[in-house]
Amino acid sequence: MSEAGGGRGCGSSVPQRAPWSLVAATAAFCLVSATSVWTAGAAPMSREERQKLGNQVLEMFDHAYGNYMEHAYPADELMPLTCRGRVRGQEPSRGDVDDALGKFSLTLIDSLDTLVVLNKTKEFEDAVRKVLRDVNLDNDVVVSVFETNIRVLGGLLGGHSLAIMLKEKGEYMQWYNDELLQMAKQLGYKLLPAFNTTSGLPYPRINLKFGIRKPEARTGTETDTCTACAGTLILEFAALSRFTGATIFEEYARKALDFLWEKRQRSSNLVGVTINIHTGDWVRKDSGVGAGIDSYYEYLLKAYVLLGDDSFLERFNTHYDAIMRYISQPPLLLDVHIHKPMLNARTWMDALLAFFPGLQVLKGDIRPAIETHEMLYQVIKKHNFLPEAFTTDFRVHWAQHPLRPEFAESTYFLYKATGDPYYLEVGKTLIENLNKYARVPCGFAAMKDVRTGSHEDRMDSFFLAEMFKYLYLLFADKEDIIFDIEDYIFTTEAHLLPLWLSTTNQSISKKNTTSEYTELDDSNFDWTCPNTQILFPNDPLYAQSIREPLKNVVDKSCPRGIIRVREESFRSGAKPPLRARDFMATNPEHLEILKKMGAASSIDAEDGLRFMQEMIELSSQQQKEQQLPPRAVQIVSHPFFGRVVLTAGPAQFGLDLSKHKETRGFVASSKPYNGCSELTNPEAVMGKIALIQRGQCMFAEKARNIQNAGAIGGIVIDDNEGSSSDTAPLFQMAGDGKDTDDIKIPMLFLFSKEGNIILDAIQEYEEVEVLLSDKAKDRAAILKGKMIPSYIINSNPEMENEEQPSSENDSQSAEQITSSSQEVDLVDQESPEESSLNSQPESLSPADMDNAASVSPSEQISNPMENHETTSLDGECTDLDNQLQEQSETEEDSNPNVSWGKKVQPIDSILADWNEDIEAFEMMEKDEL
Ligand code: DMJ
Repeated sequence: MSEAGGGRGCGSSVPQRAPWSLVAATAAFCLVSATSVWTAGAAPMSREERQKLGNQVLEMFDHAYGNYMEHAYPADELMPLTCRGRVRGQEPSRGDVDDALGKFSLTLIDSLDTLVVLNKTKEFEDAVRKVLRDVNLDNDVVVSVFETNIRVLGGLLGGHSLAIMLKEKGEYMQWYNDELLQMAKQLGYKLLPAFNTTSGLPYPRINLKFGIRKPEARTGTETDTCTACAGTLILEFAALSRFTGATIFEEYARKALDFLWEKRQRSSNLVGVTINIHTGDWVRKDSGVGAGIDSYYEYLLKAYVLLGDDSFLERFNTHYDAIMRYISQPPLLLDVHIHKPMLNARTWMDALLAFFPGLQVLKGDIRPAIETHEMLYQVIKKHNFLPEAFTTDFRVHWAQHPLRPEFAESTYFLYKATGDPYYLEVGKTLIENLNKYARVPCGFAAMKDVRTGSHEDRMDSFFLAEMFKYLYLLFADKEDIIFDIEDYIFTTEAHLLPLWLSTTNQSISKKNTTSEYTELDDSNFDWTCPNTQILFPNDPLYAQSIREPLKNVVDKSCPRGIIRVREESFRSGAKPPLRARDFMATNPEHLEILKKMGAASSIDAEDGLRFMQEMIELSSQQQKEQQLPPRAVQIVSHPFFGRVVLTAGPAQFGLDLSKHKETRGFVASSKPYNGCSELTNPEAVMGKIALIQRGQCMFAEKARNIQNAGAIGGIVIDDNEGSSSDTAPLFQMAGDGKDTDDIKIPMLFLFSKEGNIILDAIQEYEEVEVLLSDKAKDRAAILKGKMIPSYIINSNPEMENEEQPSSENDSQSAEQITSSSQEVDLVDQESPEESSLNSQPESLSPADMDNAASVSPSEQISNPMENHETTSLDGECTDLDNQLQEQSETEEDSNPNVSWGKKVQPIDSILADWNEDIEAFEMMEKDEL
């Protein structure tokens, strides 16, 4: 038990205001005690299996950390696809994301306390020495104040907290003399100039060497910052003050928080997403619990826990009440307008809000936590990962997933609160998905698109700081961790700060700048320990009963627009406002309403504003729906075995990979490389996937030339050196304005960086085989796709296990994969497209010459990466859905190519080829686990 805790348990509520220290400790204590209470619900998981999963997490961490240290350190981050370090300035800029990179070995610092949690004390000691030896905090680089605070300052403080804990234990870190703390202090002073504003809100960026004001700083002109950016400093800054005795840090962080509190919208008690740091005006007046605001709320509650200052809890409770009143629309959490909180501001949710159920556990409000978590889990089950944003009807809105840890965090806290083994199973799924879809030979790669399973050359430091910590702790018993985790609080980056800080250096008196607080009808929880007796009233199946109705919430959901609009007006009989989707320019009444908007009352003006916003959303959605989604190029040959998946742009002509089987084949460069004339090396590309460089002629012309040479597919590689789908919007290749029905082969586009991964692989391994598809395929299915005789597959238990379809991905079973490039294809029946491919296409008249700069406008504007999914096959929502479902069933029925027993390929001819792959596959599995 912590020093602060005084040993009070939480069997009963503490009815009066408890001293902060008691609440801090008991909140943590409650979380633990529940785990031993739960006995029913999901089947319990044995200690053995939990240990196995814990070991798997350790092995995964080693894979991520080991590759970072080997291939990237001292760079800030690992680029896991190209297996090198990401050094700012040496890679094309990714915009704001790069502001986390300060040339200070970010990933190493962010990983420090994870090493101790994962019981890697020796490695921790080495890592600390490296930080002290190598890290420079005085680089001429502009960084985000927020990211530097949570990742670097937090990382150094977390490292220091555990270093002194270890030193006290007497075995490790005996040489340690607060060096990390000194670095943290140095960094703290470097960040302070950011607070030089009249409001006390920090500038969003600072130059580590030159600060803000100097001309060399190249920053300081910004006027806005996000609420989370200004409101997520108090834990680190207060810890720094209390560790060092230098009060200035805590004072500055408090001042910023006080200002935000003052600026809350007084009638709704909500805050906006961005604020002007000079005037304090809200710049973006939408409000949610995800991106831009998230950790502001988190830090109010946790500042109360760590610092014991009542005002933080009162503020948190006031905001929480508003969140539950307006934003929480169970199981959804939807952004609203701060002035009109009954108006939803968006029709989609972002992935960052997945931390909120965890915070609700800390608050003691378990029911909505269970509901939201379950909804998120259903989305994950559909897409393997949580897309960066998804709509209220659970379609993908932004398809990336940078291996964010928030959902694992909430899973851990819910398990601690409920002890329900269901959450262990959830954690197991997260582990499986990471290994199956994100693991690459050189680390773990972010998902570029959860729909295609394609990767991005990115492994953020928070993946090591947070994901592995929460996953490991989920399966660990108390004795698996070398210290008592309950003595610490997690920062938003999962760094550990000791609760005893609450009683140290308290010279910074709380600045009670606000006097009035909203009275809340929240008496069960306000000043008491969340009591598990109340949370789970004599019913061990409580959590399950909350989850049950949500089991099909994603699959059964039907498209819908903005859910809630000024409900109070409807109730009072007022005419509902005109919605963008209903607007008809020919309707005089509509035109009249439009005219009124913005002119008469403030309500009309707001209707006008919302109407415009909806119009913009609607038209961009319509635009997007006309676009094709991105495709995947998966490298399947040794040593990749399907683990590297590249995001590819589709073509508006040729074989549509979303409707047909994948195309698999070895790659060969065409000659001429631009593919703009008849190929001079048809023998090299015959039966293969031709690589062609972009430029000099139309895409369709290239396609015809390689098709005439006998290629079974084509990959156009961008001629613009250094281009990458990380930094440029993906587009679809347009036709040539003529009939392109003669083009039967699939064509995909890769930016230069992704294309180079294939070209480099050819250099190194000569034979490179790829799979062109709409969605990356399961690795076991890829190996099986080459038609190994079933007795070989069956004699390999590893593969047998992986063979079981367990997800949507798996359901695109191996049977559907055929090897168009291999003579071993077991398919007897050809689709019309394939049969026409086998007959020689007629010779084509030369298409119009054009150069790459004059491609169709769609090339510039189409961005399938931001596509909304337009169809869903899993609901019973629309006729279209049903038709598609039927169609896909019919296709399967009429395609009896799937009898694994009935192979037509001579076994001998494939065995030699396959033994090698099978051995390599087995070796890889062994290496990995
Ligand atoms: C982390 O850096 C922190 O958790 C932050 O508060 C927001 N989210 C990222 C990871 O997704």
